[in-house]
Amino acid sequence: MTLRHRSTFFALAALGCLLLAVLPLSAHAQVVDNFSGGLNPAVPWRWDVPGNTPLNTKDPSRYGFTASALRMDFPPSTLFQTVNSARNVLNLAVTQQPTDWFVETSFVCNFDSVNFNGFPQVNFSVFSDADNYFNYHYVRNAGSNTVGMSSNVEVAGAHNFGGFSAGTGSPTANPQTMRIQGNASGSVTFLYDTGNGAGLRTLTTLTGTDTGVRGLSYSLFASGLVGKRVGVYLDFGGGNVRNSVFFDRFATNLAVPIAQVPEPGAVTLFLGLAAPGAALLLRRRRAR
Ligand SMILES: [Ca+2]
Repeated sequence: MTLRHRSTFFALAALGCLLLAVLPLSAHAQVVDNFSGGLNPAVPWRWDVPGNTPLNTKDPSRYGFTASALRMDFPPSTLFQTVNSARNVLNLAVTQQPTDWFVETSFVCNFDSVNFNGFPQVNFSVFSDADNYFNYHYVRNAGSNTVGMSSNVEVAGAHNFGGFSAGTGSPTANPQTMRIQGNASGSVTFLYDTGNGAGLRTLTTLTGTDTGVRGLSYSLFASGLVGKRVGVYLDFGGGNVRNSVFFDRFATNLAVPIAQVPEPGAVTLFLGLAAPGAALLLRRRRAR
């Protein structure tokens, strides 16, 4: 091996090592869990909710898994006002917020018509604690056999309608998708797909100019998501519902603390760069 070849090899190897060392720490990891028979062990899921009783909301008697979904059963519990008795609030701690960010989840919740009490909700939640949160949710409306996408917000334990909703028809076994996304302007858009073939559509966009309850909802996002949690949970909404909900996807590009998990892409890139140099070195050694 000539001096020039040695220099090239060591430069490539050093670059590969540098990429291996730096990429897993600096990249915004996209978190995806398809709940295939269990929680994805690479996703740092947690169950605690500050201010709730109990703090650890995990209740194994009310959730389980199919081969392709996380099953949650409606508990007789809620985060409403000071009744902070939620169970199975599956969530992630946000440590970094990209300029263009999103969170998305998909599930099947076929609300039956056994009774029309209350407003049972599948909540897609952003929260600081049990008394400060915003919920984008799929809800069955009290007094009628209709469902829709809606919202609520709680600040210091004071509960409010979140300022926007949309009826989507009768209970259905179609998969529902809910998505929240933000961009450089600071606006936050709420989208949904009812699985009827119409695809993902926008329900509304909150901005810094919103006032009233919409402004209240926006305040949870205006202060940034770092230090907050994102997650899903079921709230019985004062009803007597016995349904199960089947989540088959949760995804976000909000950074969560998974730096200890190597990213396959970084390893591949390292090997791709180092391999030609290593092969060259081996050939040179054999030729001696
Ligand atoms: Ca509360």
